[in-house]
Amino acid sequence: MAFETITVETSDDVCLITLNRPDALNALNSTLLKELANALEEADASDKVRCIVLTGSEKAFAAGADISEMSDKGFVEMYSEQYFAKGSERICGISKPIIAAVSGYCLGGGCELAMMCDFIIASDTAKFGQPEINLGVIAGIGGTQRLTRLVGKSKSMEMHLTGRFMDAEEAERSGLASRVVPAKKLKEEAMATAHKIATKSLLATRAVKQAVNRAEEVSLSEGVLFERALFYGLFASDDQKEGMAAFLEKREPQFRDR
Ligand code: DAK
Repeated sequence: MAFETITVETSDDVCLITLNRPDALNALNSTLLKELANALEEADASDKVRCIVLTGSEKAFAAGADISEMSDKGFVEMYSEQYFAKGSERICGISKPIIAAVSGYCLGGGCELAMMCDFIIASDTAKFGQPEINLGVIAGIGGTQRLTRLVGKSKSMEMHLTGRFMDAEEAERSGLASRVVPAKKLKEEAMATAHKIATKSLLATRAVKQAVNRAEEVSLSEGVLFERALFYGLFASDDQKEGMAAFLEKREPQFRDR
């Protein structure tokens, strides 16, 4: 499939999607969001792909939703179109793991997009922020909710109310990024992490994603019940037999996603 606003490369079993609107610091417009959702769904359905990496440029993962696309819209248009709603729901519906590899600006809708991924690896140049307050609006695709769950109320509130940017070190310390790597090594580290995940059973990686995401939705006891049901369910798979046999036989497992 040919895309205008992203590039897609598959190397072995990892799909690398790069946001590609350099003139607008990868600002998210309707075309980009639709193309991204299409590419992610294609990767999710592919027998070849086992993990996905989403990245931007060295200067910007994405500097937010495209202000020039939004500025003239009114309430009726935004509400009737359900602006960005479908695209973000489609992105959140992907079942394979997605790593956000973030360098440079990761602001507004860009930060919200990174938080929709399963975890964030940040380069030491990354700057995260929810500066919508400076435009007279607030976050619109989950920023107030996801940032609060990740970094807590106090820091999230401060970020949303002041629009200040958080550097990579603070993002890691606060739980927004899983780790920080040198900018020059970001893609290499993210791809190596994705290739490592790709060696696991896809049944188990999908179950991890479902179970961890469930933790944000339900009480502890409900979440533990959900986890346990998935855990028991995996004992119906060949991959559980293979994984445990390989351990006992002191060899690498050969998972077949069955
Ligand atoms: N939209 C459109 N263009 C952008 C952009 C953006 N968010 N960010 C940057 N650009 C463009 C600039 O206009 C400039 O274009 P030219 O003038 O060269 O044509 C080019 O990218 C380079 O930007 P700068 O010249 O400004 O570069 P600097 O290095 O000086 O500054 C910056 C970088 C990131 C600090 C600055 O560009 C900046 O402050 N950008 C805006 C950041 C921002 O406010 N982001 C939040 C956007 S609002 C919703 C869903 C989502 C959202 C809302 C509702 N619904 C479902 C209802 C989300 C809202 C947002 O994200």
